[in-house]
This record gives sequence, structure tokens and C-alpha cells, in this order.
Amino acid sequence: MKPSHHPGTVILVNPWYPIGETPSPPLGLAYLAASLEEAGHRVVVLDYVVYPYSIDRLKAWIDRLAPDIVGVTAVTMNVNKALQVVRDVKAIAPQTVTVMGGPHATFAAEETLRDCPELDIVVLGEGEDTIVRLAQSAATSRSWDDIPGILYRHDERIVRTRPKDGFLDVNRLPQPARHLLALDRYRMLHMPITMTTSRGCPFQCIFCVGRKMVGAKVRYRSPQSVVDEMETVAGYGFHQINIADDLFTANETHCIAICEEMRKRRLDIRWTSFARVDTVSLKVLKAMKEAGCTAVSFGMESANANILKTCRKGITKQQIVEAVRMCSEADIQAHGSFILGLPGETPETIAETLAFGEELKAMGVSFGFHLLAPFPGTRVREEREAYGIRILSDNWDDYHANRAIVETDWADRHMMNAIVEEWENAFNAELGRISDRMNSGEATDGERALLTNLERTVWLYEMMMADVLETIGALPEEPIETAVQTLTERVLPFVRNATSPKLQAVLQTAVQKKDLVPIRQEDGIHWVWAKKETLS
Ligand code: B12
Ligand code: SF4
Repeated sequence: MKPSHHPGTVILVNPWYPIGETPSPPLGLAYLAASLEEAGHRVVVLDYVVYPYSIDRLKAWIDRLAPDIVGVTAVTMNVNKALQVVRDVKAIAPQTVTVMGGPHATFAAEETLRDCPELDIVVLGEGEDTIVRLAQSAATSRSWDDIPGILYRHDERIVRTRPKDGFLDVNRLPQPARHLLALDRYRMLHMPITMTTSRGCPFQCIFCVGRKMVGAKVRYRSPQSVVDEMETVAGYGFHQINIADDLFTANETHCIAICEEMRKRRLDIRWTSFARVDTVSLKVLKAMKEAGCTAVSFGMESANANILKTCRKGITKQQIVEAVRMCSEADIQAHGSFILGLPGETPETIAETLAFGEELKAMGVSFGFHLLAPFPGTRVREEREAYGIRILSDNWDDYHANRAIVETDWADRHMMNAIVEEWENAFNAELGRISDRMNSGEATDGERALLTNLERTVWLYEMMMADVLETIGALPEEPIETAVQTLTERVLPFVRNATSPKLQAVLQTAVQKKDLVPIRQEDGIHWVWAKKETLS
């Protein structure tokens, strides 16, 4: 018998996390949405990274769409925000099925369900097929036991279904449904847009869940479909596209085939990628450069050989230096990131890493630090005693990797925090100096662009998140030149640290780019964000 098809309605939610993390439009949700749309379901994505959140706003959407499912994504750092959304959904519409997926829920599934009775289902790992099956079931029988790879609540018990048969065929997935995302807002905020060319990772770094999420065997997408997607993404006008799979450079044939295809189609775009220092070659880097790659980010983790070995990154300091040298030969900017607080960290190893950072800086590398955040599912968390680390916080809000929540026997949290704080202070002091130079007319073009972009991002973000345009309402009818001036005066009190001339320049540019649009109505001018916007 042919199963009858009952389309359901699904709301997907991206919970808040700070703009300082350089967020990109939520790619995982766009993949889920594409599969749901392909199966005939109605989908809306609500993105509280770039829209203010309140239970009333959520209620307005739930009242309007009466969704069968609200699905929320989360990483560890914003899981508490995600769970608040789940609680609010149940308070608004108790019959709605609440689902959570993503790396945090995958590896802390039972405890997340236990701690949040309002959460009905956790989806483990890749979610495309699963969310489609859940949507079908939610709109019909509401029985979950034959859907693999989930945990669900049944009476007082938590039931785990059989594992999925394996990983998805990445060439069968539809292109991510980016048309449902708030792309305009991310673009206005000067954030990068991400895409992936493969899924899977054969490495076993002890601080990462990447491999456990996506499997050890790398599944490559066809170069045609990758470049098709790239063409579409390029059309959205972002200043930067980031290829987010960190094994992009690992398979020379795959990587070069993509670069060739980009050149063949004469795509004139600038893009960046993640990579491992041991998987780049000069040949690959040169092909990437010719195809428009401007920068590559490497996880360098530590300068100390023992730490590198213990954390199973499988790279050496020599390979880091060699990768950086090849990047400079290929004229690609290299970025490096280090993790402080890994097993075996001592004051000496920290000093070694800092000194190495300076050495790399002299070679033209830009680099930054994170502090170890032992996420659920990582080996370093599961075997913390064996690795000699102490975890100081179980509050997931602290898992942002910007302050120490781990100590070793030799490196305490104060020491590591002091380093990061000094780093942040130096960065802020440098911004202050640039600001002074700008005021006295001595700043270089690069410095001017850096500061202007930063101020623009912060001010536009504050305006978006405080609903300033909606709050100020209608402004007097007047010609565009003076209308921008009036807008500036009305917006100024809402934007911290802005000066009138600078804010006016920011708003003027936004108007020129049609990011800010005046709508003339009977009661005067209503300013709105780019026309394409449909979500709020
Ligand atoms: C690109 C990337 C970034 C980018 C862009 C992030 C973005 N939101 O687009 C940048 C650089 C900004 C970034 C930032 C951070 N990242 Co990051 N990032 C990645 C990376 C390399 C790829 C993510 C990706 O796009 N995957 C492709 C999409 C398709 O997969 P996905 O998002 O996981 O979604 C799938 C499933 O998870 C699932 N799913 C997800 N949500 C939901 C929801 C429902 C309802 C369902 C059913 C299913 C489901 O289905 C999706 C489709 O299959 C991963 C590593 C990895 N291999 O996944 C790390 C990773 C996600 N990042 C990680 C971390 C820690 C961070 C930061 C906190 C950085 C930090 N301070 O340490 C921030 C937080 C930002 C955030 N909230 O996402 C960790 C998360 C671990 C954890 N438990 O928290 C990962 C897993 C890497 C690691 N270290 O282990 N990141
Ligand atoms: S850090 Fe990168 S290479 Fe290491 S396990 Fe994670 S995804 Fe794989």
C-alpha cells in the first residue's frame, strides 16, 4: 500500500549567540529546511542571532503557522538559550512536538531530555532524513519508535531508537534552502557565509566532536554541485565565502577539481577555507589562489610537541611552519588558532606557544587563542582524569572558549585568563590608537576600513536587536538627503558610543546599498531593512 502523504509544518530555530563569534547564516538549519521542502513540508526558519527574541514574537509565529514541530539547533555554548525556546514553545502550544539536534544534543542527549521535560525528541548526528520522517509522523500518527537515530520521551521513560544505517549520501541532498535564511542581515553585518564540499573526518583530535558527528570516512560532493552552489552563494553579495569543512585540502584531486571548475566558469569571487597544516601542498594552495582563495585558517593548537601528540591532532610544529611558508609562496594569508589548557599545559608550554605565535606573526600569519572547552562527546571530557585536567564549570553558558574552565596540575585558570585578557586588551588598545589616528587623519586605508567596518557592524547590530526602526515609527516626509539626517538624529540615542557624523555615514552607506529602504506612507517615512526581509 502506498503511504498517504500528510505535509506538516516545521519551524526551525537558531537560538542566540554573540555577534563576537562571527556567526554565519545557519547552514545546518538550511540543510534541514531543504530536505523538508523537498518532501513537501512547509518550513520557516527563525534566527535569533540576528533578530531579537521574545516569547511574544515566538507566539506570533506559532499562532500564525500552528507548526507540528519546532526544531531547535544548539552548540554547547547556547544550549541554555535553545532550551528556553523549547520551554516557551510548550508554554505557548503544548501540543507542538519539540525537537533538538546539533553537536551538543547529540552527545548529551539523555541528560538534555532529563533536564528539560518540555523537550520531546533529540536527533543524533546528521538530521536531514530524520527531520523529514519526524515531520511526517508529527502530522499523522505521532509514533516515533521506527525512526532511527533519535531519543524520545515515552511516559516517564526516555527511549533510544536503533542507530541509523550509516551516513547520508551527500550528493543526494538538495542544496541548502538559504532562501529561508535572514541572509540580508548577515551580509549587512559583514559576516561571512559558509558552505561545505564534504562531510566526514578520519582524525581523532581529543577536543573535537567533528569526527563523531560526521563519521570517519570522508564523503565528497561532486565538484559540479559544489560550484553550482558557490555560484548561487556568490550571487548573495557577501564579502567572504568560507569553505567550512576542515578537510577541504586533504584530497588533492577533489580540491583541485573544484578549483578548476571555478576557474572554468570564470567565477570572480573571493573565498577562504579551513585546513589542516598536514594536508596542504603548494600545488593545492596555488590552485586555490588561482580560483580566488584569499586566506586559509589552520587549527595549530599548540607549539609543544608533547601536547600536540597527546591531543592527537597528528601534526608537528615543523608542518605548521612549512604550511605557513607554502601559503606565503602561494600568496594566501594564513590564520592560525591555538588552544590553551590542553592536557600537559604548563607555564613553560604556554610560553612556548606564545613565542611561536610571535615567530609566526613575523612570517605574516595572523593568529588567535581559544581556551579549551571540553564539550560533551569529546575524549578530553570523557577521560579527563587520565588526561590530568580538571573541569571547573558544568554551566554550559561558560563553554564559549574565551575564559578558562579547565585547569591542569601546572596551569591554573588565572594564568590562562590573564593571557587572554592581555591579548584582548592589546587588541582594544590598538583599536583605540587607530581611532586616534583616524581622528587626526593619519590612519592608513586598511586601518580606516577595519575600524569603519567594526563600528558599522556593532551599530547596525544594536539597531537590529533593539528593533530601533520599528520603535521610531514614521518620520516626517522630506527629501532623501535630509531624511537620512533626521533618521540619524532619531537613531542616535539607541546606539552606544556613536557620534552623529559617523552614524550618518553608516546609515547613508546602508541606504546607498539598499540595505535600508525608505517606505513613504501617508503618515510619513517608515525606514525598513532591505526589501527581501520577510521574517521578524
Ligand atoms: C563552520 C563552523 C563554524 C563557523 C560557522 C558556524 C555556523 N553556525 O554556521 C564559525 C567559525 C562561526 C563557528 C563558530 C563556533 N563554533 Co563551530 N564549527 C563549524 C564546523 C567546522 C562546521 C559546521 C557546519 O556548518 N556543519 C555543516 C552542517 C550541515 O552541519 P551542522 O550544523 O552540524 O547541522 C547538522 C546536524 O548537526 C544536525 N542538526 C543541527 N541542528 C539541528 C536541529 C534539529 C532540530 C535537527 C533535527 C538536527 C540538527 O542536522 C544538520 C544537518 O545534517 C563544525 C565542525 C563540524 N564538522 O560540524 C564546528 C563546530 C560546530 N563548532 C563548534 C564550536 C564550539 C563553535 C564555537 C562555540 C566556537 C568556540 N568559541 O569555540 C562557535 C559557536 C557558533 C555557533 N553557535 O555555531 C563545535 C561545537 C561543539 C559543541 N558541542 O559545542 C564544532 C562541532 C567543532 C568542534 N570543536 O567540535 N563554527
Ligand atoms: S579538529 Fe578537525 S581534524 Fe581534528 S577531529 Fe575535529 S574535524 Fe577532524
